[in-house]
Amino acid sequence: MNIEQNQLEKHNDSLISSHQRKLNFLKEEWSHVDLESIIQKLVDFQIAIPSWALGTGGTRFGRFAITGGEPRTIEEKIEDVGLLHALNGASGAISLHIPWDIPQNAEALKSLASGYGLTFDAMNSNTFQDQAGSAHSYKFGSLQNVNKAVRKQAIEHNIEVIKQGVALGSNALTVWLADGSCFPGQLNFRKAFENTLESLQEIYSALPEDWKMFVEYKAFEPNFYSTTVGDWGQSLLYANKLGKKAYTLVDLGHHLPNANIEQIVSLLLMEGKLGGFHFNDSKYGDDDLTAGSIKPYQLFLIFNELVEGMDAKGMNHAKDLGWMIDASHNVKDPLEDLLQSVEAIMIAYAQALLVDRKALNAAQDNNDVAAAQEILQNTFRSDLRALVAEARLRTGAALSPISLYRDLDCRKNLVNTRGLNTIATGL
Ligand SMILES: [Mn+2]
Repeated sequence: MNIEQNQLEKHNDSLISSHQRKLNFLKEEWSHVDLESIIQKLVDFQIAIPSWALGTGGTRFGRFAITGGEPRTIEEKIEDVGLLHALNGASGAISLHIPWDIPQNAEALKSLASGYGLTFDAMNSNTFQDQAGSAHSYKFGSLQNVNKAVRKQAIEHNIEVIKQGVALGSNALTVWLADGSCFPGQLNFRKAFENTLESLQEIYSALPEDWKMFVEYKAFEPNFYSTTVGDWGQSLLYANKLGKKAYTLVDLGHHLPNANIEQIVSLLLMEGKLGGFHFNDSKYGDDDLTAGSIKPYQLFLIFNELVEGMDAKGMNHAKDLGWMIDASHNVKDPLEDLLQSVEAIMIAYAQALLVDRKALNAAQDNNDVAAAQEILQNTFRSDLRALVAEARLRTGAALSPISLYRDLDCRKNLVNTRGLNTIATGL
């Protein structure tokens, strides 16, 4: 569904005086800081929405399609991301997953997307499921498989995904492998690594000059004894051996419990090998919960390292890394959930932008541990929602995206157009 300009204006008019009051308070509190440049960075920052997060998610125990009106086609998925982007002005890209979404007419999709102000973010291949009609099974892995014919099938699939991405104007391929083993002795680790590397090299050689390859790691699941790209060290090994177009991708849910993700981020940036990010949150494992819903302080600390590390390298925050949500939900309206994730990410980014770097560096150089903590928590504990809302206002979006989504009965509207029992392709 489309949101009309007058609906947006009416919504913003009703909230503007309260918004101005909060913004003026922040301007006074942070008068020593160039808030204008921070608001501009927030305006520029866009987070891609994955095509598989637009329907109700599931677990291996079941899937409850509670919302209705789920997008039935790739066109309807683009329409939903367009709706999010109209509401928050910060979801200006969609990340497609092949073969859950197979573009039939790239030109038509491109023009549909650009009508909503959207571009195509990283393309995602899938060799963790068998597809109907495939000659070979990935039961024992894809790029690592002991059988060369299976590896070849997986390589060709990835090359096909690159071709589809080129047609859509994407410029990155994300490779996430479920490859690994479930039991000791099942796999020769070194051979599995070498097979995977050789396969990735073939895919890498099919990348266009201006493309990036993101090698995503994950500690465990669906394999429970070993994973062939199991942590950032292994991903970095592959990325370094592959070449300058290959990078590590950090998915927040893909670590062993209590991993220090902010330190990983800092060191990958130092090496120039951090390529992209998948945002979600977790309590126990790869829970794919709403970003910032469980550990907002960790999200802030990660952004603190991202901003510090990108600035140290003179990187463009908005363009030099791939930013994407990777989550899947069972109990929320997926569109409301995505609005919440984007909001949490923007708040953490705003907080990181406001950290007093000079004072923090001085505290670190003086081993003033208490002062360092005070500096970080000063911004983390500041309510910066009005700054993020101001950025939204300047992009022409809504001051309160979820309120407007609810006031306009967006879900009911989608159910009316698409029906109650639609199911989006995906997990
Ligand atoms: Mn991911």
